[in-house]
Amino acid sequence: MKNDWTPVVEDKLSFGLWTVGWRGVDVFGGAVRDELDPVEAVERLAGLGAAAISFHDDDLVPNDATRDRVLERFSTALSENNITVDMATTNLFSSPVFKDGGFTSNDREVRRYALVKAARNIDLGVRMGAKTYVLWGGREGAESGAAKDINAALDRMREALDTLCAYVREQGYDVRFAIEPKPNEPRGDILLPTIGHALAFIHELDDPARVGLNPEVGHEEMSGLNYAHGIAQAMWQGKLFHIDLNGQNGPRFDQDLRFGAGNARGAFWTVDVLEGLGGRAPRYDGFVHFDYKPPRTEDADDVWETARANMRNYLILRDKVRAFRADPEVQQALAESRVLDLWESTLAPAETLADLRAATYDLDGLAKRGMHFERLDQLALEYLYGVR
Ligand SMILES: [Mn+2]
Repeated sequence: MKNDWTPVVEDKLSFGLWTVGWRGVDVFGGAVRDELDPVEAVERLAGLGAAAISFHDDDLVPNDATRDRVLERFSTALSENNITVDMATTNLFSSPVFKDGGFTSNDREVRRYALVKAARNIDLGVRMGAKTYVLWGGREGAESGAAKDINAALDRMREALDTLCAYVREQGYDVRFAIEPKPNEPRGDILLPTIGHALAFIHELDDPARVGLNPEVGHEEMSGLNYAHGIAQAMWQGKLFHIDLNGQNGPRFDQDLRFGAGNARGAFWTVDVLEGLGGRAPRYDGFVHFDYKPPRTEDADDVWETARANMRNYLILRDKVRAFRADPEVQQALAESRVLDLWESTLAPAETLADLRAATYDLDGLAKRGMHFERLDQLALEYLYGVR
């Protein structure tokens, strides 16, 4: 195992401009850090070994009056630092007009404006090279039952996706959309709250092939769900278009800790799934994108330490899961736990259900046969604890 976890461009690690640029504003307090120049973000991330950056329209261009100048400086910084843009997204949550959402606001004028704002930033994202366009509908939701007709909200969300998919097809853009589920915060309840809800919704669209997911660790864990299982299903359905890695400590507010902090055990299995379970499943080959917030206790220099730590934790865990999967004792334990047998079809090629019904089963013997999962899990845990 190598002991230098410094990333290289081929690791395809990426950060949102709003992550390292977060000034620490929360519900109970104002900014604790100065504004970060997007050009400095590009330079610092490149210096740390990141490959890409992503942005919301308003992170990059907060003021239309200086739009051209800002974009010119940013584009120059990208090319000078060999940083690409993997993803772009629209801020449909900060402005007071979006207090009841963007695409699913009860106010029709707001919905129309939200589509305009999204289309304008899709143009910019594509111009900057983004191949993925993320849709996080943090304000699409409600605090109370009668306030939102969910059936109608789903109709409007579908209309928005169908309209934007048609737009990118017309423009000939090489871009796909990725829905980012979240159960709550800032709204009391948010539309498309989990990976499962979003996967089901995509199949109601005109162009389902163009729409996938951008699942975030913390958002699934806020619902008490298993993130590794969630992204495994998204990959199984060919829908893991992009990913937001961070850390979370169980069901509570969205913590956006650095990746590997919070549920460290969940992070191990997350990387294992992304790495394709040691070769038995497809690997995730997209950008590994960190969507975290440096805690507001940290100063401007600490921000870059936390950025580095996200990448370092990912690379450490990648080495650990690879070592775990390559360990002969683990492979033997997997076989003895019959994990590999699950890949074998339940019925043989020519068999029918009638054949199965005609067979006899040693139920006492099957009932007594242990699965030995604890021994297998202990091996994984010892890799995580650093003693193997
Ligand atoms: Mn989050």
